Amino acid sequence: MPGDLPTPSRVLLVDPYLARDDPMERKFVELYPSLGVLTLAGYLREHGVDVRVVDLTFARDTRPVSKALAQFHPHLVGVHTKTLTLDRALAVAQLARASGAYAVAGGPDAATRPAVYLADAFDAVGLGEGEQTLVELAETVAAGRDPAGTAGLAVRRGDRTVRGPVRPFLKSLDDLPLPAWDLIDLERYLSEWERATGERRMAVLTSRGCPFDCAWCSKPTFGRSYRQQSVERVVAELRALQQRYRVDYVRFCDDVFGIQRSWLEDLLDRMLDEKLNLKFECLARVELLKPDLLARMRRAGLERVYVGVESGSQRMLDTMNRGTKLAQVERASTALRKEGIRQFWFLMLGYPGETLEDIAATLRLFRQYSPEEYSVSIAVPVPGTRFYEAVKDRLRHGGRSTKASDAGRALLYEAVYPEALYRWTQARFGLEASLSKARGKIALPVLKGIEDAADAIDRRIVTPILLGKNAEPPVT
Ligand code: B12
Ligand code: SF4
Repeated sequence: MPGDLPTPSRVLLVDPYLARDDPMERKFVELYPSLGVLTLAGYLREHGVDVRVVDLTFARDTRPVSKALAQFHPHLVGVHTKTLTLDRALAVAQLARASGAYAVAGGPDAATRPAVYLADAFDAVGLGEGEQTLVELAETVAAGRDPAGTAGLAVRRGDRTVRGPVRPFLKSLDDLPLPAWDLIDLERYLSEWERATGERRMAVLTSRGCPFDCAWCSKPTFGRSYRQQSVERVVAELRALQQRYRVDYVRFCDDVFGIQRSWLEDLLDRMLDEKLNLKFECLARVELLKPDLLARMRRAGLERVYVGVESGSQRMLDTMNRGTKLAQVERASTALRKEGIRQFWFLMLGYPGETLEDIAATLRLFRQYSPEEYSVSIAVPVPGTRFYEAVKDRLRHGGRSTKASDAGRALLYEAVYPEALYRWTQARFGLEASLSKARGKIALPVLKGIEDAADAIDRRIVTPILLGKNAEPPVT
């Protein structure tokens, strides 16, 4: 366990995400600061490190990084990484090293493919939970020692990646300080939200990790581990957000919120007892969304739930190792509607083994339950997942979207059907969503007529054209 630092160390943390470069973000208006970066900053500060944060979310380019490097002269620059921000992360590392700082990457993408980050930009990559590793690295770098061999860190030696021992997870998440909200322009996020929705929204995390094992899910940082903060600690964070920043809407960002029912019930009771009056949303698995629980969650302020429905075919759910049943989807969706809680469905097309009949089943499910919001993406094989391993010999575009705007819209491996078929199907979901919104405004027989016509055009004309000579596709 790292102790207080003998040498005053200056660390600059950078989130290279730039919202204006991400059309997905503009579409869904979901801007939250990285909780990873804010928690790392809080932890470093608590351990005596002089820490600053550059959050590029609202910036035009990387100039704020250059400015901070010139003014703050950090020993160490730590860059948070996601796949979409690879190029900018590398550019930030080059700026850092040119200023004489040691550059370390961490976060989901760098942890998945450290060699890419170490190739010519970064000095090191943090491989898992970053708090203790960064404190130790800050101390080592400021003292001018060689960080090779630090637990949880990979460095490059010649053309080899040398990994230190595995860093054990923090024993208790309650030991983490509150995120260092004061080190970024949090008011900018809150006022953007206020303008868009009338609510001052902020993200909160109550757990780390997920014990489930969906075959396409990338969990480079926490794997299948799972730790939950105490209700007490969560309430303290909610109260601080409310009192310091007038936050009135919280997005719980846990991979799966409220896995332990007794914990969740305690939290709901405390939120009501303390009269927090917060509205909230969360991401959950369908089997956890039991009708009686949803009624309690609604009373405590639940407004919207993100549900990973993924497919309307039980065979596909099993192939994805999703661990859910269609009957659970149906029960959860009905209960959410009854309670007046908005549902946002995540759906996926193009997972290996999916047939036209499976796609049709997904569309039927969508039509039947008409979620208020949805996202239907073409399956992305993320390195490090079983899905990726299964298709890595038939990747297209190197397995990466060529443009940020293609994320979830490009077919990144040679699937059974052509990309155009999946894109056409995405458009069909768009039509379904519009028809569903028109319910109540247009007579039902007219709506039914449009649905039938769309089905017929799809089956008789568009799909055969898109499939070309594979008009009778193999059932895999
Ligand atoms: C909440 C969340 C969001 C929120 C908030 C995003 C944000 N600003 O961070 C919203 C909904 C806005 C969002 C959007 C997106 N997200 Co998101 N999101 C998550 C989620 C569920 C939790 C993130 C989180 O808070 N984790 C908890 C913190 C504590 O963990 P952490 O960030 O990994 O940080 C720890 C370590 O990684 C490490 N670490 C992190 N940074 C650094 C830096 C250094 C130097 C070191 C040493 C260590 C280190 O230490 C930290 C503390 O231990 C994750 C899944 C997950 N479980 O992580 C996906 C996830 C991060 N998101 C993902 C993606 C793809 C996106 C989008 C690109 C989606 C899109 N638009 O298409 C956008 C990007 C937006 C953005 N601002 O970056 C992917 C990233 C995959 C990848 N390899 O890039 C993930 C992993 C989900 C997945 N499995 O696919 N997301
Ligand atoms: S998709 Fe969700 S439930 Fe499945 S393993 Fe990933 S985080 Fe867990």
